[in-house]
Amino acid sequence: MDRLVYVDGTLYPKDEAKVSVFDHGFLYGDGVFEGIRAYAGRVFRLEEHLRRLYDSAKAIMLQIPLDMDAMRRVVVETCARNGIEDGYIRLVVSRGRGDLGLDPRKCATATVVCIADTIALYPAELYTTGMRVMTVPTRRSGVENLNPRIKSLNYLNNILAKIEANSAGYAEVLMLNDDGLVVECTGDNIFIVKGRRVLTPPPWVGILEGITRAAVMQVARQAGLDVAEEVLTRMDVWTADECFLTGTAAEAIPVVECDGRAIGTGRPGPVTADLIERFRRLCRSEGVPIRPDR
Ligand code: PXG
Repeated sequence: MDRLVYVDGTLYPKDEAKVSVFDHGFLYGDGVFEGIRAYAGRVFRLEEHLRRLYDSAKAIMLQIPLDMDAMRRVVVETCARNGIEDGYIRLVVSRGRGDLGLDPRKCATATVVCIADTIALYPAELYTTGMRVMTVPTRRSGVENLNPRIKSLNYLNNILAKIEANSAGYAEVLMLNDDGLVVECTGDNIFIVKGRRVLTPPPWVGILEGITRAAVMQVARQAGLDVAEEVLTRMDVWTADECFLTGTAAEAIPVVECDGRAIGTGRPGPVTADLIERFRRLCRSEGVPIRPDR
């Protein structure tokens, strides 16, 4: 089935869905986006994704031409028209078309794009064998520069780290902030497990506040674990009992090695396995229905 892509109020066949080369999203990376998942015919945590999109837009003083109710209908309708059951949604709001010159006032109206597609999952064995990660030289941008809480179209900071990952042969890498504190990976948040404690860095060190992160914190609390946001150094990761990453694309995935040090037993731990299972159940038990009969 040829995909239909929403662009500014119209659904176009995939190959006809286009944005101007004068769009400041293209010229300057000026815009915001969300990556959202649908499971079993329902959009997971859509309200949280919309909230984050509008907060990111507010931070860059981008006026979204639709209100949140209209945007919710755009997402659901784009999924419905594409027959999505399990899929991936990319919602993009760029500054829109304007003259050359980076002043955002050159753009009269923001461009809104919604793509609903299927997603290629990571190889299943990574979830049972676990991933290796390393820390990279590229530091995550500080909160006073480009605050990582803004999910912007400017992903070069993460892409530079991804290039270092590719050169070193890693699927994902760990980024530190300018103070050398652990923040997050290129497209995932990080957690460590120490005894019954489940720890993840706080937003102020410079992370994207992941929707998956929040969901995993919720299921971890339900499991009776002691969940906290704490400042972490590499030493904490090296000496953790267990470690895992969370993100819309990766869901929750075990990490078994960091910077050449085996984490815990060097195999995915029992707390991680339980949390992955609980998270998967949660994804299939809630969400905004794509079709009204669901
Ligand atoms: N940190 C960063 C820097 C991210 O980009 C996350 C954490 C996890 O956040 P969520 O809300 O997804 O739990 C992200 C999310 C992609 C892709 O295409 C990347 C993300 C999400 C979806 C797709 O690589 N990053």
